[in-house]
Amino acid sequence: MDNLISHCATWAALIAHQKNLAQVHLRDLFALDSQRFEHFSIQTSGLLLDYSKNRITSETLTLLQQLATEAKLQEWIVRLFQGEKINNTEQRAALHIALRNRSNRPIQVNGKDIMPEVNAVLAKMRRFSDAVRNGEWRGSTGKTIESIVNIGIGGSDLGPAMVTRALKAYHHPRLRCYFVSNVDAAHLGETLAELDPETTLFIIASKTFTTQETLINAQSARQWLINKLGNEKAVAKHFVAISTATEKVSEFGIDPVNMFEFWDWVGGRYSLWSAIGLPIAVMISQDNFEQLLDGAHELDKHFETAPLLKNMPVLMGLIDVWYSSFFGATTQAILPYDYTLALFPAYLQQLVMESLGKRITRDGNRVDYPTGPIVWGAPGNNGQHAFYQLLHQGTHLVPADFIIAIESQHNLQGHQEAVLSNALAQSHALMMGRNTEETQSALDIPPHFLQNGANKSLSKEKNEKFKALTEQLPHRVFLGNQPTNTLVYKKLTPYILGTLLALYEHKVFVQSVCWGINPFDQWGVELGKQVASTLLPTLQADQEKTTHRRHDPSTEGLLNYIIKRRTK
Ligand code: G6Q
Repeated sequence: MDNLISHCATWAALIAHQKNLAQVHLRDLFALDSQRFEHFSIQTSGLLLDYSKNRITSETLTLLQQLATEAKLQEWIVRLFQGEKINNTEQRAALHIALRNRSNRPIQVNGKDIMPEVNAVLAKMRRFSDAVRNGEWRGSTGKTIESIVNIGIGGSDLGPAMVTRALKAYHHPRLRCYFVSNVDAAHLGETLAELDPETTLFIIASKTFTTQETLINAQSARQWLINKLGNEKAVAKHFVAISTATEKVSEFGIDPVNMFEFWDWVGGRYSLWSAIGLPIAVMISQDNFEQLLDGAHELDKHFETAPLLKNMPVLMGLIDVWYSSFFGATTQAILPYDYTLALFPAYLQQLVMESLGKRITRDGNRVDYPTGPIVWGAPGNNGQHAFYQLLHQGTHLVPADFIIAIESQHNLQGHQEAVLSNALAQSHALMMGRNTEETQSALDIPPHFLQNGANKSLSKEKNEKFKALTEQLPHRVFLGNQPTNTLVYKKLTPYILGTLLALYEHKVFVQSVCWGINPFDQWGVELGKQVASTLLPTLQADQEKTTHRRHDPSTEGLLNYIIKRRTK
């Protein structure tokens, strides 16, 4: 237990420091330093990070830097980039950085340079995406492809779905892209209803090719195609696979020639840079896909080389550690003021919560401090009319990231000014709040009325109005002091999106190192899968089970209730 980071002197110093800072309001920190924006903002690779609206001082950063040093962050960054097997519970490297290693410097796995294989898959993706886009790749009846359907779930869905959505402005005009992940037949069924089998291409994306949801959806899609086209041979022209499991892809009936490979050193939620990005490349072109890789590589270089306190992902990671472990913040909001990033919060939910939702350290000890937060969010303007109330006046501390595009993908007069003014207004209001005096003055309640109440010198109407406003007063006060980061870029290009995604990936890595946990495994996903596999036969057999309970009484009761009411 002694090697828990929480037992080091810096941790104790941070606890003491938090006690002092907890009493300080962000508006006081700004009052103390008119250069606070200059002191607490940083630019790299087309991104500006303003972290001045955080409950930190330079002493906080010095202490957090010390903590990172105690956790050996710099050594861990080297290990990540050298391809060491830092995913220790699965004995694998975590080499998403190799997938976008545009410098092509050799990176070894088990003594072998993996860059030739990475580049070979990129070249195969180029040939295929070009062929689909220019109409050379045709369906079995000779028609050009118009619809791409990615069937995958988790890491084989969220990343490519988010990027494809975000870069809609770059889509090929003939092509439409669909992402089917849920095994509820409604997802695939609704999608198929919109498709013409002759012009549809299915991409089956599964690292393991054993994922129940994906295989059930893929089988149904395959059957639909064969039924519609009346020909099993059609599969070859309408199905491709992305996987690490060649044999299983063959068993499914997809020719390995039409398979795009990736490797066990690519984690699912870190895989959009690999062949899992194929739907992206088909939709936006391989050149633009490689721009995405270029952007990520640029951010990788920054992460690898910049000193800790001039390093954007390090700063963001340390600030998150500060709130989770020292302020006890349990949640974090992601608020894009860029509508094309609508799926970004859902993607980040997986990246952060699957990577940091752990309580056992790399060396097997149980942590005695809070780790990763619950991540949620929605595009900013929509959120303002929904959950921002809680951010402004609720009881939770909710650190939030504002992500702002200066320019939209569409140019309609008057829109972008509204987006930008709302974004800046919200982070300002969350930081400043509005105290009692300011509220009283905003409501125009005379100070003497507040002190003495109803007053003969005022008319009856005025007295009633001021009385009502005085009753409202506490409800209209805002404490402020809600911390936020603001990230700004000019316009969401593939390159900028690459930098943004790599920024968050590395930020998560920084947090994991500080907390001593492995961000690259996901054992927590296993148990539910196992239990589902024991329930499935009962549902398939459609037998009501009242004797010989194998599950808890609640689960058995629910099972019986459902089986009785199913339409046979
Ligand atoms: C991600 C997880 C998980 C995984 C899915 C799909 O990091 O491992 O979300 O991506 O379970 O797995 P397959 O790609 O193997 O189907």
